[in-house]
Amino acid sequence: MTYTGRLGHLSLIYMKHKVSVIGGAGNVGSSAVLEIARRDIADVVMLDLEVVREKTMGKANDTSQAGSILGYSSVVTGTSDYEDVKDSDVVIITAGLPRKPGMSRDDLLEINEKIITEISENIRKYAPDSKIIIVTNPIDAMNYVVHKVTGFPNERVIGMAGELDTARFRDFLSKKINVSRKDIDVTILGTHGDQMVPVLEASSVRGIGISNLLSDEEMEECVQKTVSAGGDLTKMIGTSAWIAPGVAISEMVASILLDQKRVFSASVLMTGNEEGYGGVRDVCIGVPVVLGKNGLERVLPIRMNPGTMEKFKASVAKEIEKRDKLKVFKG
Ligand code: TXD
Repeated sequence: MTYTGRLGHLSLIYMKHKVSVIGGAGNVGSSAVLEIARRDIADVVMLDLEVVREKTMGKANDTSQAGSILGYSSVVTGTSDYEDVKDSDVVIITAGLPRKPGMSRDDLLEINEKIITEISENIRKYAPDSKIIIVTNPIDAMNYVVHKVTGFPNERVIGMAGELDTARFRDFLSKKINVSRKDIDVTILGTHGDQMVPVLEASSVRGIGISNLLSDEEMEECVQKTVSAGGDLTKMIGTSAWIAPGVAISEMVASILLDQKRVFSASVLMTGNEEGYGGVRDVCIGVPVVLGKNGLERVLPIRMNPGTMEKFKASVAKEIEKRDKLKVFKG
């Protein structure tokens, strides 16, 4: 959408961005919508199933009304009609089943593949130029489905999970080291799940490697807490988390829409040409990426210790097993 305005004798022309969230009435979707709206960087469409249209519209109105208090002007609408997704710059997919206590992310593979296939077809039809952020679990496998069904170039389909995992790791490290989580930098590789790979040699407090500050046992304790954090929260809440996931999504959207070129751990379709990842190809996996106006701008190389490389390879092998079970892969 183009808007023209006048400021004194200066003519202003700016583009108003549009973001759509599929599964918008759900927990993660509506949390992401609020976080995007309050940044005032885009109008937001919340799309969900026809059977929950009223609920979706109600949640959109609730988010609009919060704007009167927080002072944002993003227009937030609720719908079940894909026509309303047209011209979106970014489409976020949070639709699908979440985990219940005792379930693994992989238990959702078959049912969510069906849902994500149908949604990807609609995005291809109604928003063919959009960038997609896929959030639905099992995230790396669902990312693969979106890639294959839409046929969008690699730059335009990115999975959110690593940003959440890094947030959790930073939180545990900050409590252990007793410094602000703002000053902790980490990278997590691999698949979102038990085989995620927090990279200790790339974790620091303002550039001071964490091995200067914690013993091996303490670092390992933080790693284990990070790996089980999602499952632990699911047990405590009764369904999967949504506050930190919504915030993580909004940071990625901002980096794309504002061309911030910020670095995230995110799931991307590997081509085999990325430097430092041992030629991994045709599988979606978490790696450090730069996000900007083109979506995925670059995968950053990382020099892993031999032990980390081994864990990364095991994580990729696990993800390949999952990919091989997908209908979209088997054909
Ligand atoms: O880091 C990450 N990637 C994750 C992912 C962090 C947290 C949650 N993660 C996964 O996101 C979770 O395992 C689920 O697969 C998704 C969504 O979790 P959420 O907690 O938001 O689930 P809800 O509250 O059940 O919301 C799902 C919504 C709900 O409103 C459904 O009506 C809708 O999805 N839905 C659909 N919308 C549109 N079209 C279709 N086909 C559809 N099917 C369900």
